[in-house]
Amino acid sequence: MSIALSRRQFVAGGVASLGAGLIRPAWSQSTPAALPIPSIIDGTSGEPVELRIRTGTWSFRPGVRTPTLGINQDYLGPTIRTRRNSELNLRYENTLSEGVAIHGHGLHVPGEVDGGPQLEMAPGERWQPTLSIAQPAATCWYHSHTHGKTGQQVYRGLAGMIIIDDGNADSLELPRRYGVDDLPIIIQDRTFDARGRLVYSLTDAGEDGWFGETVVINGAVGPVAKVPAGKVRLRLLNGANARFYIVGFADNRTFHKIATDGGLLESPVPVTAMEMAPGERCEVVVDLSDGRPAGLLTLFEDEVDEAEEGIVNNLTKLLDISGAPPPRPSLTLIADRGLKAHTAPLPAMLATIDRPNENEIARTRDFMLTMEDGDDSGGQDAHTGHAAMDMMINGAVMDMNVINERVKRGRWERWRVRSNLGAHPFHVHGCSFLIEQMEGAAAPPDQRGWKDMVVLDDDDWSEFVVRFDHPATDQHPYMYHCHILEHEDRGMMGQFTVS
Ligand SMILES: [Cu+2]
Repeated sequence: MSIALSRRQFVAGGVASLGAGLIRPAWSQSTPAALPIPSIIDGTSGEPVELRIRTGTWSFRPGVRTPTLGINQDYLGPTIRTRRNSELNLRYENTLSEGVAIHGHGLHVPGEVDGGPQLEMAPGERWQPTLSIAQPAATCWYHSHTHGKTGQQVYRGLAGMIIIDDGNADSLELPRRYGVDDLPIIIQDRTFDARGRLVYSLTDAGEDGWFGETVVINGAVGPVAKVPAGKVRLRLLNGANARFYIVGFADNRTFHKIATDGGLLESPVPVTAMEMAPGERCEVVVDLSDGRPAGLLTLFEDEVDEAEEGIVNNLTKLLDISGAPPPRPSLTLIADRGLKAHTAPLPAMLATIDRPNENEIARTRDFMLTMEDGDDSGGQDAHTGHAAMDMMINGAVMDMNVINERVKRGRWERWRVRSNLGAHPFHVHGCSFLIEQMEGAAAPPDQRGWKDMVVLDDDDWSEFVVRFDHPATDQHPYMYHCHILEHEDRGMMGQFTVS
């Protein structure tokens, strides 16, 4: 069988492969689509937010429709806006003919309202969780977490964004006009058949998960967005099933990362390119005051030949070595001088992050993510090797009847995570954590904020410190898992309680 590709390994074919990978399929599209902006629901009013999970049909490119899933709409769901120290009442209704669990990814809420796989809604069933939001301002999301079906349901559209506001974020001079200079950007990749219908198969997925061929932004291929000629905030969500992206702009302009998964960084970090793993969010501010269009690139990291250490952080170098024509932007921001622009300088300080002292760390836990050749006698698809592989954490495949870890509430712990093969984005429910080590090195400045995702590779430990402030019972435990959804669905997941 083939070996799963470490992100640090060379791609067979090297430069040629990079060139081929960077050129997106050229849809014969005369007019690019406008960036779809999901409608926004104010969750602070006290009224329940109605969320109807339903089937739909959607045009990823004009004129071609495909069956999809969505929440209140044909594909994806509305953006839910809530606020620190408020109650968020959600009222889900599952109108599908299959079960669905919906998880609030990044929310610090008890296990009984977390939406893990134990909380599956049967067809026709409703679920009405009340969430007490006590965490800082952040960009979170909600998505299918149905046992064994997460990959398929997210792929077809069961995902949406959650924005948490707070007084600190309100007091900062940041762009905040939703859909104007504060844009939700859900990055995904999808494969279509000859008739333009979505293609997905868990059993046919490679050992690194299901990769789509075409990038879609909020469900559109190569859209454009008219924005004011000033500072624009992008709330980026890597909503792909398995793809790691390198995100930057076609003209290599510097932009500022202001927030990680769980909230604002202490201060803005200038970058020209950054990696985004599946499930990860970050907020960036890009300046369009020069009036030039800004083309957002989402390069496929698995197709990039990392010839030199650190090249991922240098988009120009990365594109230089390809020798290929420049890639098509996944999204183009067009500056419109007719719109009122946000021109204030970025605040030097954004938030305060309190780290625990070493003597507050009560214990260390180790997690080993493994992909190993399993028993091949199951008659699985031999050409992928995927279905024949066992995907485990600490030697165990996910079992709904087993609690893998028991954690004490309100106590700091250090979690160390490693893999035997390939890169994995590790996600933990019910918390935000602080990364100390990432792939064997100290966390880089743009990762020194609150996180609920950490990337680990097969050569070094990634480590973070974490504290859980809410309970999770045996009946409604939290999950930790790989956020490559095909790995999760194949069992790279565990359950833990907090008491
Ligand atoms: Cu994985």
